[in-house]
Amino acid sequence: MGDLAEKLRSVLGPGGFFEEPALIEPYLVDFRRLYHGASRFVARPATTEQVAATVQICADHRIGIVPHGGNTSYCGGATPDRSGSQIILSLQRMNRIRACDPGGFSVTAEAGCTLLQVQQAADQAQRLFPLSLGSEGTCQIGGNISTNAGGTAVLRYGVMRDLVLGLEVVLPDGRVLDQLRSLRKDNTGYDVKQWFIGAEGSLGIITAACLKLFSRPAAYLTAFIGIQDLRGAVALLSEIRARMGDAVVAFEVMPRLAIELTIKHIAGVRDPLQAPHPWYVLLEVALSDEVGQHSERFAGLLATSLQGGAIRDAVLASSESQRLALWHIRENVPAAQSREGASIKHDVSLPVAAIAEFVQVAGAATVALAPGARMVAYGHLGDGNLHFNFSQPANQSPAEFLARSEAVNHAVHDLVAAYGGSISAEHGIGQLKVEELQRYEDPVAWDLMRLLKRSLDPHGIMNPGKVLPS
Ligand code: 2HG
Ligand code: ZN
Repeated sequence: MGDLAEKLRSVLGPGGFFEEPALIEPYLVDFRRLYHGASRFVARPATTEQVAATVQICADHRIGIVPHGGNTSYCGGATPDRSGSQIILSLQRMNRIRACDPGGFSVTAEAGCTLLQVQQAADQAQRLFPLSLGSEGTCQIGGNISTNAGGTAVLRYGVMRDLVLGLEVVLPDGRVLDQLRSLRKDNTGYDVKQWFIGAEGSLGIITAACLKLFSRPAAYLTAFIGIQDLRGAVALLSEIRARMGDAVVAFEVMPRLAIELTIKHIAGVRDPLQAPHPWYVLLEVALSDEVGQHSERFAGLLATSLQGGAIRDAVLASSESQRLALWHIRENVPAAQSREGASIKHDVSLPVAAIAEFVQVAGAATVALAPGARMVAYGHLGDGNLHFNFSQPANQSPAEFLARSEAVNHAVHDLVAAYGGSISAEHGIGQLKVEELQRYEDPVAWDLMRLLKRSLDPHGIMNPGKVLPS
């Protein structure tokens, strides 16, 4: 280890290498505090060459490397194991926007840029980078790509994978894959950059990316809608999409309890509608020209749904600050849920048509296994992605409730599989769901994943134990 430290120190220079325990500590715990790892070194390279040299040294020493971005993983994807034998490689000093090309609708950013930084660079060039997440001020673009992040605008713009034009990646042997191109079309054999998107750093370290930009919407129409049940929400989704097409950016759903928890725990949140409703939809449409007749059409559509009984009530944001207040409720559901106590969480996706029945059946199965569990199932209904979460009952200790996690997770994931869904829609696998992946993944796909891992990373040094068992 002494020899290793010396080599890393000389390659990384001052500020590029931490070995003091107090400086390392923040890198050892994930933000949900599910994992507490150990490590003796944090490498903080400032250039792609330094990343490559660090990886080369670790490869020579057969040392595991844990890439670390904004530390917002829901699955412990950036936390080392407890052995102390892995090093952390933080991308935070690689935070430059290398180029912005508004004419070509692309931006090239280093992996350690925060998502917000990329959004702002696009905005300054009168363009939009559409990926949008609650943690956008903290999460880093390299992590977003490595986890194929989703968020609240997938319905219109797609997931991160759809937004990547080119990548620069340091491979497990220290070579650099240079595909940092902005081409929209390129059919020269296998699309190798795709291997690294969603691989959670298990196949290489993404150091920079060329990303797609879009035109900025001229205006948004945003409504908070009270609704009777999820069947009604699914019907409304289909109706709105049929009428407004690609203009529909977000279709988020949440139950009454989510509203109550945000009112209880988050400062400044008020009930969005006068009377309570069993479920709510946050609907947003982006317009490419001024509001004009669109607003009337949108309001007319909601009025017809109200008359026909498809929705119970709705409020339309009449200013940007009202729009942000409506989003504030939705974005704070995770924080409100965590302040309410322990939660058992599932990040699932299902065919949209199966969601209402799934929630009924899986909700009943959960309450049978964890009596008193309170369902806070919310999220991106437009993408078929629900955060199928449960908060602990008030009269139980967090430990008593969490003791039911494993049984609940299996029951819920068995049902997800039976309904043709996915056990990880947008948060990835990390170390949290490695066994679950093996259990539910198609065996042929599982074999192909292991084959790819072994071929690219024969010594198993890239983010060991994440996605696949080490
Ligand atoms: C969201 O959509 C995030 O708010 C967090 O993906 C989900 O905390 C969660 O379960
Ligand atoms: Zn989400």
